[in-house]
Amino acid sequence: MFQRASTRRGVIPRLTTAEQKQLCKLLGKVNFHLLYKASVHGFHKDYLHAKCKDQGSTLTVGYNESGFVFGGYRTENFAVGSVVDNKAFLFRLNTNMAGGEPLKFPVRQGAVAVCDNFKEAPNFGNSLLFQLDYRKITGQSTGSYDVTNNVLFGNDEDLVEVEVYRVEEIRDPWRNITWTTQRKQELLKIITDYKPYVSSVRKARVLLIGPVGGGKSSFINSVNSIFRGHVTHRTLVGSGARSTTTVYTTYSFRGIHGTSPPLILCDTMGLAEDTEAGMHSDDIISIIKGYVYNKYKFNVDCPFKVGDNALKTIDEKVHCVAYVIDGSKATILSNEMKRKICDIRSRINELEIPQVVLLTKVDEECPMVGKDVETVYQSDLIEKKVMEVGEQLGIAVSYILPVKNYWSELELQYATDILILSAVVQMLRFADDYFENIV
Ligand SMILES: Nc1nc2c(ncn2[C@@H]2O[C@H](COP(=O)(O)OP(=O)(O)OP(=O)(O)O)[C@@H](O)[C@H]2O)c(=O)[nH]1
Ligand SMILES: [Mg+2]
Repeated sequence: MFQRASTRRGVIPRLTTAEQKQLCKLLGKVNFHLLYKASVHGFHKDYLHAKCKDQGSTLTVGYNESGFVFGGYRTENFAVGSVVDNKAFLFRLNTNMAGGEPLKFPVRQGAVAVCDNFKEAPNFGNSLLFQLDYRKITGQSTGSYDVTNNVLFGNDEDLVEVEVYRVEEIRDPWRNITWTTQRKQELLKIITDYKPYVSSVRKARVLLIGPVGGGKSSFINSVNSIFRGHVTHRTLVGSGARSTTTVYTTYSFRGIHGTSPPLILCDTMGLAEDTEAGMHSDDIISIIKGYVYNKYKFNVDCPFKVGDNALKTIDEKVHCVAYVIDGSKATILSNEMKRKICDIRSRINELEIPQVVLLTKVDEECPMVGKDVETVYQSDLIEKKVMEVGEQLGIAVSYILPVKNYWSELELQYATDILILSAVVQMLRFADDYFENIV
């Protein structure tokens, strides 16, 4: 699989898709993540080193006045000093100027592959030296690579741009999922054909809870969008420190053909470390037991007061709880939030309600996934977050479902749909486990 190069901060890579394809011929199945671009971050080795520190395998790409695209690959971190790196190589791509196939010039085995010093960097074994301050490149015939300046960069020493990319190997997925439009249709059918195991229950009721801004309301919008066939905004979303959602609302959905999938998603106010800014934990239990009515306005000072007619049917109770957690945060949950959710979780465990985690904003956490949702299960970053949240909440990895919500898009995208619908299918299955246990 081949992806367009990505960058987290929106700097546009100069390397074209066709040039990346050429590089994949030299490097195998990899992704490129732009770390440094001289024209944006500054033509100075210190800026380059600051951006490229501790990144593992990288590709330095030079562009000169004549239109040559060339550079060097290294597997060792950027550092000042001489490094032997037997996997390093120089390359020159096929461009209008250079023509021919992409060329690869491996380092002589055992020779110094990179020797960045305080003046010239990157320096590929003296065969290719970038003098960023002067926007020049040079190369010595006595260097560690068998190549001439003419072949490598057409003897044109004037640099117009330098970029450094982190090179990420594309690994086998850690969870298998089929990414086809047909699969999306199958998932939609599984959901619309679903019948709760208990006949008195018309629709499976799933409660969404979690920290402020985790993406609860956006998930509901996303599910609604998929059923409607276009992006919709039924619920209000926001990004403040206080919860945007302040009213308990239950959502049923309408399919394109007027059918109503047997699913209700319940939106709640976010949880906050500071009790005054978020929903009361007791309210969650009251909702699960079916006491809280639709459109109830949360009161942070005082939990919902259960009335006298507190006997509720299974149909009115919650059948699955989803913790909606922002996967893009450096530390997923603060100690305070972790304690809070773990307390809630043990109270829900007592009610024997199945619980899953929706790990949202995977597009923000991993640039590769931001470019292409289909890589979500190939992303080390997302796998790490799944493990982290699993450990923090004591939830098995199979109950943690990464999703990307619709938040800025105008059109539906089938891979995003598949991820969201797969999460819904899992919720329905977990709800059925609950029904089986209570009859
Ligand atoms: N990049 C990205 N942003 C998202 C995603 N989901 C939600 N957001 C953004 O995150 C912010 C919070 O989303 P909401 O859906 O309002 O979150 P919430 O959990 O309902 O928040 P409260 O109601 O305030 O507790 C909004 O700015 C959304 O646009 C996602 O999957 N990816
Ligand atoms: Mg909300």
